[in-house]
Amino acid sequence: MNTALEALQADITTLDVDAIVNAANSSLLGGGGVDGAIHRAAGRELLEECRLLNGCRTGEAKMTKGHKLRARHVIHTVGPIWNGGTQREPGLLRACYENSLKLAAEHGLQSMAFPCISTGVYRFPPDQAAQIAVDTVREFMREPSSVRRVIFCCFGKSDFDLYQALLQ
Ligand code: AR6
Repeated sequence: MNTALEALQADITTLDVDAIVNAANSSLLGGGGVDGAIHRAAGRELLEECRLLNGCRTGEAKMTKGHKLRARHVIHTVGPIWNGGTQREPGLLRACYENSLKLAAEHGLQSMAFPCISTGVYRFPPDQAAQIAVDTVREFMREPSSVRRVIFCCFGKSDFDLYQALLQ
């Protein structure tokens, strides 16, 4: 049996979970980084479904099907762009995790995987982001919901090490 919270170093598009979370931008129409990888792996149908969503505000989350991915759903959330930490970035990042978890629970999903939201092009400091991610997920998991397994899917070794240390 897998532990409830785990860190994994992997390409999130390969994971067999109920939902993978996408670190999208507010257009929800694709981009680089993990967003680009998810759209490439899911196929054109994902973009077509995203066009119907009318974008997404920073800190909020919207769900689509997984299309060609192994994951059944994609939860698209928009992380804050780091601007020195004075523009409510920590609270907005926390909201990304909270709203993604709530959406998964509303749909009865059991397993989900998060990338390191905002820590790429959006430049959120990885150590602070990891702390927010782990704290927010831990708090959510204290209350009963359908969500049983959450994977922090790290692309790089340094992120993986940060999460491993926090999850000890
Ligand atoms: N699997 C898991 N993690 C990945 C993958 C992958 N295949 N590819 C990259 N990462 P970023 P952001 C990691 O820049 O900072 C896009 O253009 C990456 O190493 O993808 O939230 C959107 O459209 C990093 O740790 O997202 C937005 O415009 C993490 O994913 C903007 O970038 C997040 O990096 C969002 O920026």
